[in-house]
Amino acid sequence: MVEVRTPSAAVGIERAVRRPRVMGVVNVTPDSFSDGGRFAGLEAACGHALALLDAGADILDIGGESTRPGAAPVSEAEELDRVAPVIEAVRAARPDAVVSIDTMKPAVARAAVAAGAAIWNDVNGLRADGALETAAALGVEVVVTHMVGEPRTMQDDPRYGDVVAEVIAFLRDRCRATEAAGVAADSIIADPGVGFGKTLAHNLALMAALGRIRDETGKRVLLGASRKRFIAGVDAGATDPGRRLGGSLAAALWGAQAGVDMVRVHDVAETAQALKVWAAIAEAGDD
Ligand code: HH2
Repeated sequence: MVEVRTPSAAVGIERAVRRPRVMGVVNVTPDSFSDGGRFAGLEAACGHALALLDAGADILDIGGESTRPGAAPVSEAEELDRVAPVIEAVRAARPDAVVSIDTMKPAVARAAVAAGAAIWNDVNGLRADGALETAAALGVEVVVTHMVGEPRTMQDDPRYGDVVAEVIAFLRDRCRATEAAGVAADSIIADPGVGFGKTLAHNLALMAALGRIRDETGKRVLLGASRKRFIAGVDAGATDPGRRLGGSLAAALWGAQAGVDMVRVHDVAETAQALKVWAAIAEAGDD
């Protein structure tokens, strides 16, 4: 969360409101679901990353392997070739930029941190061999996400008895294991994993329970809902991910109201503006 100070016209003083940090997505991939191939080369990816910082991103989430449903895995070498030069170039251009590496592979996380990343975002919840030990050794913030199975199969008929309770139990378990491996408790961020092995009803139930997820895991929460398929489940016209801005903003504002720490988004300028307006309204009503 970031403290926002906006002048309050009503009382002539500044008040502080906490808004989520905006994590801008940089997919250095040919096949990501919403922007696959657009930023695949070094120059395009770096230019996109710098533009996201200028648009108001607090963090850049750089990834070299698509996790869209049905995506094929990428080799470690290929993934490293994609992301490491981008991280180095971004950090050379903007030494203060906060970079997150979006990877399921410990070796990629290690190389990314050596190149300047400060957060390991693992949609696999640090379940790969050596992941917990690597996270502890790196000493960076980690995002632990709930996912059923792996990207290739996760949308094959996902079922839960009580999706919210099961996702919370999974996150608590992974957070405990992460702490037991030596990661500082306050360096762990929990993510319910919207779209990772969930139907429309599961996704909506989890987003409705963000406050409960935060309270029952005892962790800060990341919400990654931007341009995802659930939006087309609610608005049948939004089959093209590029036409899901309204739904993405609604989810980000919902997350802000629920007190999430971070929103992972593609449309950074629009989200940053929406959150500024949200914070200004929240601040005006806060006596
Ligand atoms: N979603 C995606 C990728 N990484 N990380 C976290 N922590 N939470 C998420 O919800 C999340 C994530 C999928 O989005 P995108 O990166 O745009 O697509 P792709 O995986 O196809 O590259």
